[in-house]
Amino acid sequence: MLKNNIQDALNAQISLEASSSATYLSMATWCDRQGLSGCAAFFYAQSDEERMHMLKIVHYINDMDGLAIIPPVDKPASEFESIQIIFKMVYEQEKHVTDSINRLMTLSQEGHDHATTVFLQWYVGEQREEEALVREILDKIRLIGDGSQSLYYIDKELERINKVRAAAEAAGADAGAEAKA
Ligand code: OFO
Repeated sequence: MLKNNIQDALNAQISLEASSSATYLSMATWCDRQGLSGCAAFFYAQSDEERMHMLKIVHYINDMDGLAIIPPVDKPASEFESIQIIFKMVYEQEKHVTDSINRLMTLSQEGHDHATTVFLQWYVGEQREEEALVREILDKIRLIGDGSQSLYYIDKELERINKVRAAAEAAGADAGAEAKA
């Protein structure tokens, strides 16, 4: 059974993940319109991931016999100044999510809610990876610079990152299937 304050905080996190999913979907469609197919693919996948993060919390609350609340989602921005600015926004968004997960973790530890603490550990690792990835992308964008071909090279870089992530996920899925066999 979840304590009320923990359940409320988990429901707030559901809302944050849903909002991240919608924001990344909007960024994906903007990239599509600009012909940035590598960036668009990155954000479509990212939007799916955020929905999965949301769903994990919904299932967790249900497993704990609590009440998961599916939130309304604010309309995300549909226009953006540039792909460079989009990735800066993403970094700020991910840091905000990390802060929220850290606060939730503190709440569960202070409430001696060991099940929730263990559940949240996955999110702590996920946020560390996501922040590191976005920092890597921002570093590459800085190195590519503002030359006339910069959008082309940024998009190529995102295509490369998409392939690496897809291969890592496939390897993880194989490892999972082996572990089950
Ligand atoms: Fe939900 O992982 Fe980042 O935001």
